[in-house]
Amino acid sequence: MAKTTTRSVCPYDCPDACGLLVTVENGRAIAVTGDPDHPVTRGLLCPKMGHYEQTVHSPRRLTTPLRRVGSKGRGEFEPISWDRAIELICSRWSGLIASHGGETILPYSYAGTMGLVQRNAGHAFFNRLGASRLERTICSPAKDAGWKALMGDTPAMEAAEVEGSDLVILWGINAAATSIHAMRDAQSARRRGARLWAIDTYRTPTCEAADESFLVRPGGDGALALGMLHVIEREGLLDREFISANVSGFEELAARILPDCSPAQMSEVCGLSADVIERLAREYAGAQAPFIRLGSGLTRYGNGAMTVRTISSLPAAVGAWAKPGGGIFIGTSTGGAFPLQAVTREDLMKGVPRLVSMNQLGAALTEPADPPVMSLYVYHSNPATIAPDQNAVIRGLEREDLFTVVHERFLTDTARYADIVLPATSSLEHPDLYRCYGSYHAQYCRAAVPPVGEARSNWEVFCLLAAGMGWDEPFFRLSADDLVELLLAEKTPWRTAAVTERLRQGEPVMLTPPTEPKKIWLTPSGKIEILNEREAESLPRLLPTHAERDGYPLRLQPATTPFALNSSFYEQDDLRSKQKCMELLMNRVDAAARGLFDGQAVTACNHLGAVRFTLRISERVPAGTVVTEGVWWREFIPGERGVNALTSQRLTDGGRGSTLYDVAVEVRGAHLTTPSPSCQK
Ligand SMILES: Nc1nc2c(c(=O)[nH]1)N[C@H]1C(S)=C(S)[C@@H](COP(=O)(O)OP(=O)(O)OC[C@H]3O[C@@H](n4cnc5c(=O)[nH]c(N)nc54)[C@H](O)[C@@H]3O)O[C@H]1N2
Ligand SMILES: Nc1nc2c(c(=O)[nH]1)N[C@H]1C(S)=C(S)[C@@H](COP(=O)(O)OP(=O)(O)OC[C@H]3O[C@@H](n4cnc5c(=O)[nH]c(N)nc54)[C@H](O)[C@@H]3O)O[C@H]1N2
Ligand code: SF4
Ligand SMILES: [Mo]
Repeated sequence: MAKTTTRSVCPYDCPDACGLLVTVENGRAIAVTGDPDHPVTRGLLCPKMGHYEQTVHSPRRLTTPLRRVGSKGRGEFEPISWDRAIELICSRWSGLIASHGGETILPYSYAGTMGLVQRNAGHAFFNRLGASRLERTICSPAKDAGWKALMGDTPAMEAAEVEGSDLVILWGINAAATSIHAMRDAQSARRRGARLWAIDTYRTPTCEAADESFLVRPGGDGALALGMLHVIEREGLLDREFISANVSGFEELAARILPDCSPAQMSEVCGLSADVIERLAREYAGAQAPFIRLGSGLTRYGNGAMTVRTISSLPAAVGAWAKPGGGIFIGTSTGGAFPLQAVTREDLMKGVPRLVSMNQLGAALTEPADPPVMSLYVYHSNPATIAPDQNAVIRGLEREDLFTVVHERFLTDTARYADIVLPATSSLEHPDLYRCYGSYHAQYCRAAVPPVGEARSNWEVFCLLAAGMGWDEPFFRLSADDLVELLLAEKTPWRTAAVTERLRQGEPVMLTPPTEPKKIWLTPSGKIEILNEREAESLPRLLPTHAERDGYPLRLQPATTPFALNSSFYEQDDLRSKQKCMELLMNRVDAAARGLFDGQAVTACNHLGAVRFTLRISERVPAGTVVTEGVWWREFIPGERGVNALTSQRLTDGGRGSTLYDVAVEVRGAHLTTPSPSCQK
């Protein structure tokens, strides 16, 4: 059969939503490349997606529904038919609802696929069922909360403006791994003469590519930004004209907060010397059009929202917003472009069921509640691996009386605890409409290959479940393509009729935000609100992290790797071998103080758990900080637990986000499997 090439879109949780060209032969994808005509991708894919066909046609794919035959967690199953699986789920749910009410069922989903239909496919079903609602806040809601406190609903600037900047700061973002097109654009600005700085907690590949990098203590960026604002104010480096026309509350900040934020004082908190803070402030204020690209790493702390708010005050103080290329970019929000409620159907909800934080799944499954969670339905997420406080999550998943259903492409650590496993399609096997959060483009794509085995898409499964529950709404008989059409049919100011038509044809298009970025400030006062009395904290100020109070000597960074995306891509052997094994990077000084050597098996522990790593002594990591990259599947790690056995269910100061980077530990030579007495506080 002849080879064909089809357009598709990368479905993963990444700011770029790349355009793909998929070569198909005999119903199988045989090659995947970047679409040269896509406005952001421009032919460049990251290493993860270079062989996406190996994920799609992996021998590890689940191909039939399964029923558990062994004990929970062992991964022993027998194949069953789809009809039988749906019957078992619906009869169990009907019984549970009769005895406990709908809230006894908890859906758990996140970002395995970012397509608008498949990502949100369960909402209508669970709204109609009356299930508990999941608060989907694991990623970076503190970023939005911090931005909103200062900027209200002001839309993001265009990320591509970076090309016009003369000082580019990649702040708390490992762009070389997580946002390769932002990295490409920053480097092209650099080639034209811009300076490139990276601010991180350890020397990432992004730091290596920068002119200069600055390593802060985890959670210390608010202090750095306050120290810079102190210097900018003290030395009169402010843009007073911009401030008087566009900013409210700078005077209050200067009078009430900045006097106590001298570089010497802030140095104690952020770990950079006072001299460096002074220099950063002067050079930032002296740049023509400084551009900050803010990542999510620094938001996952007890002070994360405040950190974002404080850093975002910098461009207001120096008037960077007024210059082409200047400003701060935290990610785009294109929520208004498509009427998502046509898919999520909040109108089907009766009453307002309780909200359960996805960051506190462990507590939801193990602590008393009325009603208790008696059934968990997981789709396109892997909470046994990626959710904080893994020991609590697994204690919950081990409950014999918890009826767990997992819809997955692979037998993940979560699926191993399921009573019923359902096989899911990959993005090449179902249609969807994609928008992104690093730019303003969108694209619709059809299925490129038929489903692998008996796999079904998220939307198809919810239609089967609706039929199994005996519901007769025509909505649950629509196809995923019909839902895409519902999203496209309604007009919004973001797209003209011509753009909508190009979307229907599968072309990547640019959406147009109704408010032109950088022109007006969508806050109640119409100004950038450095003073915001509606917030619990009316001004940016120093807030502590959680972990600094935990009493362990080392700060742990559970960071990202270029070769996986959260717990996705571990199925590709080549990508996994590039990561070698689950390593813990430690500075020579900390290793010597503990008598540890390179390559040794070590255990990191705190009050929540103990995790085995292979120690890697590395000058990339400053003393006091240890780093592990990737979120590994259990079958590839030396111990029973992954890094999230060390992260906590505590939330951020704003947005109720996860605090996955706000962790303190002690590290010892390995032999521990439970926290040792020396690890207790
Ligand atoms: N290759 C790859 N790409 C990915 C992902 C992946 O896992 N791998 N994940 C995807 C997802 S879901 C997301 S949300 C994005 C996240 O992408 P990013 O926004 O880049 O966020 P992270 O990689 O979590 O963290 C960025 C950097 O912040 C640093 N950091 C941590 N704490 C602090 C701090 O207190 N201060 C400073 N200055 N830096 C700090 C970390 O060391 C890390 O290098 O990437 C997406 N893309
Ligand atoms: N230690 C540590 N923990 C982290 C992070 C970290 O950097 N370090 N990052 C955090 C962040 S930022 C995030 S966003 C979360 C992400 O957490 P998750 O959203 O759970 O992301 P993944 O680990 O990629 O798991 C997604 C799963 O969805 C499955 N999947 C893909 N497509 C489909 C589909 O169409 N249908 C179905 N049913 N399944 C599908 C994949 O096989 C995969 O197992 O993790 C968080 N946890
Ligand atoms: S993960 Fe991101 S950079 Fe890689 S192909 Fe997908 S959208 Fe592009
Ligand atoms: Mo994320």
